[in-house]
Amino acid sequence: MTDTDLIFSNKQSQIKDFAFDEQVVEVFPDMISRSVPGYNTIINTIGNLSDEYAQNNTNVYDLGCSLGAATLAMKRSISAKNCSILGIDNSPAMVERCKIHVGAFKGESNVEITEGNILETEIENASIVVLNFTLQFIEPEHRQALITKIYNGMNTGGILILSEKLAATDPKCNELLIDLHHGFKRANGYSELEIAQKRTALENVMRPDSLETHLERLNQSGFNHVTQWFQCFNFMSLVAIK
Ligand code: GEK
Repeated sequence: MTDTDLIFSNKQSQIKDFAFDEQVVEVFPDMISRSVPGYNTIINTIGNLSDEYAQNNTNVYDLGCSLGAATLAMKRSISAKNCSILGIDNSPAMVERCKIHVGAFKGESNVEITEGNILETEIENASIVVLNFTLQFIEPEHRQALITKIYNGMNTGGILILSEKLAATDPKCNELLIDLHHGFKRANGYSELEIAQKRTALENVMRPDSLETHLERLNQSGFNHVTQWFQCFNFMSLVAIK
């Protein structure tokens, strides 16, 4: 059991920008599963895809690994030989806790969790790259270069799994999806105050793109085989095959 997320439950006089600090780490599994529709489905599917696509003697990257949910799903699923799973996150608090989590489970692959900026991480000999709700936290001007670096570091037949919150281009549809998402959060026990304060805290930190922007960016980087396999409200996941 993890702690319940009560971070935004009391009225705050000044709302600071959201940060992946110790307070967030303590409640992260509860926070993400009550906030992201389909999170468990996505993690399980990353596990299933990883067994299908991991190639012998390659690297598997989990970029922005947080507490290692996707890393662990892949560690449990991959049966290919001699794979290294590399989890990278720039939050020291996340990395410290992630190492403990991941070390507690057995698997075929070697796992290394490292503190670092994914914009500076070298990607090489990759059969799988996971960006599970991480790209939205990267400065928009660096996103194209990051996706291109990933494409260049991937082997033919490898996959990128990209999950993101979406901003719909049509304002009315965007509003509708936001309402549905807030309904999901309410149903999971978040109050109006919590929803509003978290939204403000994320405003400058998380900047979602539209589906069209994602598809165009992937295409520009060289990915010719892209499919959206999941969407619930304004949360989606894509697979791009090299
Ligand atoms: C999961 N993938 O549970 N370099 C490295 N890490 C970064 C950077 C960066 N430049 N920017 C942000 N992060 C996880 C969930 S959470 C999504 C990912 C969420 C990290 C940040 O520290 C955080 O741990 C993660 O990206 C985003 O499947 O909380 O909505």
